[in-house]
Amino acid sequence: MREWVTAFVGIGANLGEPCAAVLNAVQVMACLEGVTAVRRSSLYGSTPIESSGPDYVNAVVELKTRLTAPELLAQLQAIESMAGRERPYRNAPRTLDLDLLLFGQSAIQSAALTVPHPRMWERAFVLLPLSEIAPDIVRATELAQVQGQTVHRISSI
Ligand code: A4P
Ligand code: MG
Repeated sequence: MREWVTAFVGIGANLGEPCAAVLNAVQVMACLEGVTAVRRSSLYGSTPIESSGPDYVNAVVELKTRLTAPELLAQLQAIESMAGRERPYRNAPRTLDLDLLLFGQSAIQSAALTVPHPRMWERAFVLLPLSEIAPDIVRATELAQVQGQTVHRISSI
């Protein structure tokens, strides 16, 4: 039987009803076969970085999974599709974006998947929620490097 792996998923949305889309995505992830113990950060508001449109709602979840990383990515992309995700161009505003940030200790580099997520350490909208639920993973120096970015907590849970 496959081992359970701890993974972290970054969630972002800035079109439609972003808060509802983020909360709904967390609920759907918790229902996936082979996924358990889903733990969400607070919700954060953030100005678009290399993107456009309204402010984003961002969060990070920790989960335990028996899926492989490509299987988990496929499930995340199915949830994005259910939320009406369209991809007119790279970094376009979106109803829902689910990024696989970390998958256990794995380093993955394939055409469809790079883990750890290559841009996560540059982004306060990832590092702040991640540090809230997994303080051991994010160093103070890494948080200090993104402190100029506008991110604020919009929910206390
Ligand atoms: N892919 C490769 N590795 C991964 C991974 N670790 N997780 C591939 C998820 N997908 C991964 O993704 C494009 C392709 O990346 C996928 O087909 C998958 O096979 P996408 O979601 O279709 O496109 P995207 O999101 O526009 O591109 P990308 O590169 O994921 O963008 P980012 O880096 O995620 O940035 N500003 C704020 N404030 N908040 C945000 O949430 N998000 C972005 C998106 C930009 N600015 C933002 C925010
Ligand atoms: Mg993405």
